[in-house]
Amino acid sequence: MTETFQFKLLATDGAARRGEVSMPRGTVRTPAFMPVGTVGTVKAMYLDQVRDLGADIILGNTYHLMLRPGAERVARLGGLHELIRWPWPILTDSGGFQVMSLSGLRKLDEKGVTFKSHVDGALHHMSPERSIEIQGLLDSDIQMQLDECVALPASPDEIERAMELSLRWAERCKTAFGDQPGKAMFGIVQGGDVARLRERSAQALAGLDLKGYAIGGLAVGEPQAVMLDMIATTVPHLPADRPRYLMGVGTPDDILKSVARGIDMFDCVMPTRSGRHGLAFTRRGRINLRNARHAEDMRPLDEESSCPAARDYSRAYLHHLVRANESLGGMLLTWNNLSYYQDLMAGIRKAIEEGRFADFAAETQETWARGDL
Ligand code: PRF
Repeated sequence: MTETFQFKLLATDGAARRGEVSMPRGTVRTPAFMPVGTVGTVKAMYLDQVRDLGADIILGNTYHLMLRPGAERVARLGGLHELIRWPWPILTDSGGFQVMSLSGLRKLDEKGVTFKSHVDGALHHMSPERSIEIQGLLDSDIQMQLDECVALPASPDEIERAMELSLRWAERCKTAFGDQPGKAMFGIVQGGDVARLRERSAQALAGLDLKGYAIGGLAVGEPQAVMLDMIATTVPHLPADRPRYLMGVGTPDDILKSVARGIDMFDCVMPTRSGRHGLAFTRRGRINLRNARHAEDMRPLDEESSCPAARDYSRAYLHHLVRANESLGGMLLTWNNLSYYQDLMAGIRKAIEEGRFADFAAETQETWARGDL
């Protein structure tokens, strides 16, 4: 832990990096997976469990928390960490992406976004400055600039307009954030699937000398190969001494391939959301517990897992819980999935330290491919 926000590179293996992002509330070991705690809860989990699985940081959402319970209210209650009882680092997304995907977006212009709340239908306005103000009221450790993410496919003109707007908003967010040595505001690279726009965005953001850089606008409808290409195009233009965060990604396979291209941080609803929908991630691949073939299968998900949910409960019982819509089903599968993701990240970190990341990735992928579920 440190008084100021710092990134330290501990080892590299090809383009893969092993590092530490330190701030007053704790140190994040990278490559890191950040469980998603959208409304101030990692759904179906106690935060003690999340911590015990090895999470150094979780994610919260400006959009949801500003609508309910409200940013000023969270501040009066002592801030997000105090309210949810998670004293370690929290990263908050700025709201732009969630406005697009969840609300009735009414207007987007230079000033910001106007949208209709999905909670009560009320109209709200969010400027880049207000997004940073809200993230400050939440007392977020890593704040994100307000950006515009366009879903793919989109025309190059539309992608360029949103990317340039996001760059202007990055400058305004940097000014609004000011000088806060213990915290960070990350810029977000946009540019869709157009290489020259990705380069322009990364270079311009690098010129702003921010404490970290995210890559946004990916995993929004394009094939994985395009996403990986855009990551490889972007990373060389970002400063090597700052953390790189790939937003909203992804599957275990996406994570391995993105680490290989120099990404340090990830977040995704996949382990939590798919757990609540009956899907288990395991060393040998994915298991859909809704499937009738598990009805009388007394084997656990993975007898070698570090997680009791994977070791101590039969597939038959998990199948029953999922079919009966019992909350314990979602709780056990979320626990299993977050455990799988955190163990994967620990394996990745160790492999990079030992200079055998490529072998680790190949072996991990072979074990999935072999199936043998
Ligand atoms: N911008 C922001 N949040 C995001 C994204 C983005 O482009 C994505 C895209 N995968 C996920 N979350 N602000």
